[in-house]
Order: sequence, then structure tokens, then C-alpha cells
Amino acid sequence: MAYTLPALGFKFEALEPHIDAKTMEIHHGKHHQTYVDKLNGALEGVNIGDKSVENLLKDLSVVPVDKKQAVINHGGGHANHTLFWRTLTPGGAAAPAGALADAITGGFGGLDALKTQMETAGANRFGSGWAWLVLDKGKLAVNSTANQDSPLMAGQTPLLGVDVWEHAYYLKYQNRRPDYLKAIWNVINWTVVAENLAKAK
Ligand code: MN3
Repeated sequence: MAYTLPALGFKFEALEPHIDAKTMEIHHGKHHQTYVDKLNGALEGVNIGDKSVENLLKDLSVVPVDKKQAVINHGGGHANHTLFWRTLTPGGAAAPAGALADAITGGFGGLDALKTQMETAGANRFGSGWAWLVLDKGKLAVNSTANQDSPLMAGQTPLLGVDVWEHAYYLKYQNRRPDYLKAIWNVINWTVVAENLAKAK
């Protein structure tokens, strides 16, 4: 099957001033599209049935050895960005509620502590990668991966990911990655994060 670029649920300018329209246009339309195209290219002639990209990353054994790194890079890029767009929302974010709020309080002491841990994980990622809130063996955890590596490959379920590749923030924030990491909380869709947690359990 061929993978396709998911539509954004909002306009490119909808996340202004926190994420600028030009960044969103290039990030979604060029970067993410390229991951999709290169994933499809790598899997040309390979029968993977109708596996979702997430299931492919959970079990790379169906991928030929010489295609594996391409699937990790571009399949990871496709899965990571698909999750990322869904957890962004225009017009500010609702606070976590219900089971997600309880899990954050239980796991981190509170939302501010979670934010600090994710900002630290993102700021300390050398080069390109992601900061994550994941479900790992039934518990919330914060970590970071390099490049487009997906937590799914480590048996974790990503609930929220923050892209810390320069293409995610450079036009507006240049070298100020920590400022971007602070600003992005204004556009996180906690309702979707809560849905991701419910599905992961
Ligand atoms: Mn990106």
C-alpha cells in the first residue's frame, strides 16, 4: 500500500504567533511529504500488506534488511509528524483533564514539572530529534530520540511529541530552541493527548 500525507486540521497560519505560517507550510507540505514519498519509494516492490506505519515500526521484521534504515528514517518521519499535527491546535490549549491529568500528577507531580522535563529533553537533544511523552510499561515517561527514531521501536507508545529539528522552529526562533519549546505549550491539544493515552492503555 502507498502511504499518504494526512491533511492538517487547521490552516498554516492558525498557530501564529507561536509557530509561524511559513514554517507550517514547509514543514507539512515539503518535509512531511518527503518522508511519505521516500517511505513509499523504499517499500516499492515489498509486500507489507495493509500495515499502518505505526505497526510497521513496532515490528520491522517484515522489512527487508536493506530497506530497514530507510523505513526507520522515513517511516519514523511519517509516523512522528502525523502524531505531531494531531496534537497541535489553534487558539490555545485546554489543560489536561481526567485520567491524563491524574497520570501527569502521579508521574511527574504536576503539569509544570512535566513541561520542564520535556523542555529539558528537547533542549538537550544534540542535533535533530524529538522530545516525547510516552506510555512505557503502563507508566508515563519523558524521553528523547535522535533523528526520526520512533518510541514505537522501543516498545513505547508516543502520546505527545515535540519536533526539535531546526526545520520545526528556525525561521521564527533561529538558534533559540528553548524559546520554541516554551512557546509550543500554547498550542498543544491536551484532548488529543488524553485520547492517545486512552487508546494506549
Ligand atoms: Mn519535522
